[in-house]
Amino acid sequence: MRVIDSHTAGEPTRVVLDGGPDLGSGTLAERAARLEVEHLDFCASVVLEPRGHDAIIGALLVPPSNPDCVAGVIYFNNLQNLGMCGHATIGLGVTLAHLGRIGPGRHKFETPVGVVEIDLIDANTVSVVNIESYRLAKDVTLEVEGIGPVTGDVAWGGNWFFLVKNSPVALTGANIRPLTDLTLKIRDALEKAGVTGKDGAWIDHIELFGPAEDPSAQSRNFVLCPGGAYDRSPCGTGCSAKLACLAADGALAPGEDYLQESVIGSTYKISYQPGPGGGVIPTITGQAFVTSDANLIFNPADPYRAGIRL
Ligand code: PYC
Repeated sequence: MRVIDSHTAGEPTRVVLDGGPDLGSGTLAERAARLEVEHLDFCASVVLEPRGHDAIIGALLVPPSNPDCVAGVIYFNNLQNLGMCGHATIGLGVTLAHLGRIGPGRHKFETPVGVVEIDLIDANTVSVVNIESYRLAKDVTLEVEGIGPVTGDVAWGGNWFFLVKNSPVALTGANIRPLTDLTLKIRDALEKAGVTGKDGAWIDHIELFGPAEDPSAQSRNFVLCPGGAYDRSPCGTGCSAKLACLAADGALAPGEDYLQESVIGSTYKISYQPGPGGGVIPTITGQAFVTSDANLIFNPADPYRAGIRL
């Protein structure tokens, strides 16, 4: 199975070029559901140890059902599928350019939550125009165990997010463990309080904000991903959810640039245009770099060929 690894602003992506499971026909959302339910071993074998680690996002290329799209793509992590993934879409654009499959300019990808468009600006720089993003609830206050009340917004950016404006823990590399513990507690508190995304969807990403270290950035974030890893990048879908909140609060004008810094100090330039459904159409610009071009080997005698799942 040939894979290309890259990182976007520090966050890893593994694009699976061939050798993935047969997902049959149907919409991309139907094929993604089949991947998640029927091919857990495949996903785990690609992203988990001993071949991967908990931060890697897999990107399985599949034929698009929309003829306008260069490719269909299903993103998955160490736990489940993702609806969309901003950093992995930047990584996918750079990977396809590295392979000579796309050139500079605009290209569309079909994801389970809709069509996204990229602009390949140069070999390493990509802008992603994401699906329409929106805020579902403002100022939801939760009682978080050992912390007290925490207030945040619920928003959709291709995944569901709970966004907390002022992190009670400083957003530094030295605090990754306490930040992870805090965000896991917030996620538990959301579940206990029955706070969900639309149609009862699990809010699986938690995003904390604080002051940026880079003087040209407006904000720094820490993002907890569904499987418990933190996002090394500023999180493309998290930035989309944030843009929806900034727009709803009248805190950022359409087309105005905003620099979002991650907990490791990497940045995305982000902006939005008003969306047809009352939300926002986010644009996320960042850089990715290819780190390896490899063949994964699945030896039937290897007891951990399908990944280590504890
Ligand atoms: O960039 O959207 C993103 C993302 C989601 C989870 C990890 N990265």
